[in-house]
Amino acid sequence: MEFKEIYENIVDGQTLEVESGVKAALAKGNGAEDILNNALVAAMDEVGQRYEEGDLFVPEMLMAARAMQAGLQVLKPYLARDDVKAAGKIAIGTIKGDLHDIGKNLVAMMLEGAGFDVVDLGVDVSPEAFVNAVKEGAQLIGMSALLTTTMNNMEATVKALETAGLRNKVKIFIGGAPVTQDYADKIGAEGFAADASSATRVARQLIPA
Ligand code: B1M
Repeated sequence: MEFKEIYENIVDGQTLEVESGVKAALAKGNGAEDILNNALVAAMDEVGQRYEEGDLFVPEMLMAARAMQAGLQVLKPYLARDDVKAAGKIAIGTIKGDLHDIGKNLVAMMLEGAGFDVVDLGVDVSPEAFVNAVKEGAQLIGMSALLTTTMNNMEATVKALETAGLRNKVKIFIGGAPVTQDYADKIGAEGFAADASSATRVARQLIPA
C-alpha cells in the first residue's frame, strides 16, 4: 500500500515520522485528500477498532491522535486552498463532556478553506458558550460529538438557544461518528454532515453566499 508507512506510524504514535512521511508523500505528487483519507483517517479507524478489541489502550490512542494531528497540520495548507470568500461566520466546537477534536479540527479546516470565517470554540464546549458565540455574530453553529453519552448536550444547546431567544437568529448543523440525520431532525438542527467535505456543502446551503 502506497501510504503504509504513514499509516503504521500513526498507529504506533510516531509523530515526527508521520510529519516527514506526509511531507514526502506530498513531494511525490500525492493529493492531500488522498493522503488524508487513505493514510490518516484509515489509520485512526484501525486504532478505534483495536481499542474496542482491547488490543490497545487510551495512552496509545492519544499518541496515535497526536501523530495524526501532526500529519493534519502538514496537510492543512493543501486542504484549505480555496480562496473564494463566502459571506458567513461559523462557530464550531466539540460538545460539552467530549474531548475528541480531530474530526472537528478537520471540519473547521475545510470550512476555512471554503472561505468561511470560522471561530473554533475548542472542546468540551458548554451550551452557554455556543449561545455567546451567537451573540457575537455567528450565523451558523457546528457541533461535533464522538461519544454517545454526550450527544444529549447537542439538544441541550438547541434548548439554550431557544431560552436565550436566539434560535431564529442562527442555523445549526451537527456531525461526528454517532450522529445521524435522524438525530439532527429529532433535535431540530437544520443540517447534518457525515464527513468534513459534506460539512462544507451543508454550510454553503445553510449560509448561501
Ligand atoms: Co475516544 N472514543 N475516548 N479517544 N476515540 C472513540 C470515539 C470510540 C468510538 C472508541 C471505541 O470504543 N471504538 C469510543 C466512543 C464509544 C461511544 O461513545 N459509543 C471512545 C471512548 C469510549 C473514549 C473514552 C471514554 C475512553 C476512556 O477514557 N475510557 C475517552 C473519552 C474522553 C472524552 O471525550 N471525555 C476517549 C478519549 C480519547 C482520546 C483522548 C485518547 C483520543 C482523542 C484525542 C483527540 O481527539 N485529540 C481518542 C480517539 C483518538 C478516539 C478514536 C480512536 C478516533 C477518533 C478520531 O479522531 N477519528 C475513536 C474511534 C473511531 O472513531 N474509530 C474513539 C478520526 C476523525 C477524522 O474522525 O472524529 O469521526 P471523526 O470525524 C469525522 C466525522 O465524524 C465527521 O467529519 C470528520 C471527518 O470526516 N465529523 C463532523 C466530526 N465532527 C463533525 C462535525 C460536523 C460535521 C462532521 O459538523 C459540525
